[in-house]
Amino acid sequence: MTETVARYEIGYVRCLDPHGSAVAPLPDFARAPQKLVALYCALVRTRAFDTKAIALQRTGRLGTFASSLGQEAVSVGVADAMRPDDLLVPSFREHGAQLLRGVTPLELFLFWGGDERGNVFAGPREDFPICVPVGSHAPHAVGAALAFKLRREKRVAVCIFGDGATSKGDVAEALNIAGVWRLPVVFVVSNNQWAISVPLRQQTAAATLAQKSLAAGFTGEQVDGNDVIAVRAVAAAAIERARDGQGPSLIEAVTYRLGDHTTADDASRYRDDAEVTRHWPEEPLLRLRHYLTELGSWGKAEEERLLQETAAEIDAAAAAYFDTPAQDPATIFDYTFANLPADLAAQRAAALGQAEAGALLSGGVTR
Ligand SMILES: Cc1ncc(C[n+]2csc(CCOP(=O)(O)OP(=O)(O)O)c2C)c(N)n1
Ligand SMILES: [Mg+2]
Repeated sequence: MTETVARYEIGYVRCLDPHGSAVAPLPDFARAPQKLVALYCALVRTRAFDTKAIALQRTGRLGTFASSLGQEAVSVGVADAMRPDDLLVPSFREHGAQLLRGVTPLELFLFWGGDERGNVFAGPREDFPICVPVGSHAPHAVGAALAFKLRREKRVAVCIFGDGATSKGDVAEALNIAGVWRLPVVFVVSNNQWAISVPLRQQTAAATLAQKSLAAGFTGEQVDGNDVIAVRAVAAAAIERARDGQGPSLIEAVTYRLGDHTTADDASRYRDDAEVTRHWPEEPLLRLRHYLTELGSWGKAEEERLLQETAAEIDAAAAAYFDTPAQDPATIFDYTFANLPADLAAQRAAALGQAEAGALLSGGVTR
């Protein structure tokens, strides 16, 4: 005889459809049009930063950059659900979350220009720096959440990573121990359907990524990652459960990467243009703008003013980035080893000698 010993379901949450029509009763916070306007402004600001960063990279003034085009609602919705003293542990595509939490566009330009001083955030001092290795920050988020629990601090660590990261051992281990210890951590998978050139169907045979939480003993759900209202609602509920001692959650935000993987990639070599074109009408800014326009809370004049203001802010940050004196070339050598190995010591001396002679040491990026 076989008995069923466990049964699981994965839910999918959506508030606005791609046309901006409400398909479910909106959560309380979304009843205030000013709140939705603020979320819309955060989406537009994220895209303005993104567009400028790509332009700077294309003109040789920034290093490789990972665009968040089409995925802004994941970053913005999640960050807006956090309290200031919660902890963001981001991957490399979440500048929308960082900006909303008070990381400045200047700090982000510095980071992507190869200057580690960009990771010294004047705003959210304890938020983790951008993690470029795929998924290696998930155990770090768990460690921070363990510290919150041991110190009895009512804080939550929020770790965002991609669909590709869910195939990694460090992510699986992080989920597992977060479940065992019932830690105050929320894992967010920004499932943009691609990991560079690897499509989701080659990444996993599972029906959802949310269900990866089930084997670790906690809940997982999917949300429409292009619907900022739904993302914010689902993230807020998960964060408050974690704060309340109810343990971790996994949120799979289903979205789409409209751009190349990074500025070092050409997605047309492995992805059909038709697929990208099909996803454009679902992008997150359009959807919320439609809804706000229908409400009578947004119009052409507001849109024009917002675009002007964000462009002015981002242009000023770019100018400040150009004006920031380059870092001392010694810094690349000085903070990993207590005693510098001989080969690096020789490189350090050569680099400082070249710097003194006025040679360019910026790795090809000129501010
Ligand atoms: C440990 C590690 N392996 C490989 C890479 C190279 N790499 C950078 S991004 C990426 C794909 C990540 O895909 P996903 O997790 O879906 O995030 P996305 O880039 O789509 O946001 C890979 C393989 C890396 N940065 N770190
Ligand atoms: Mg991906």
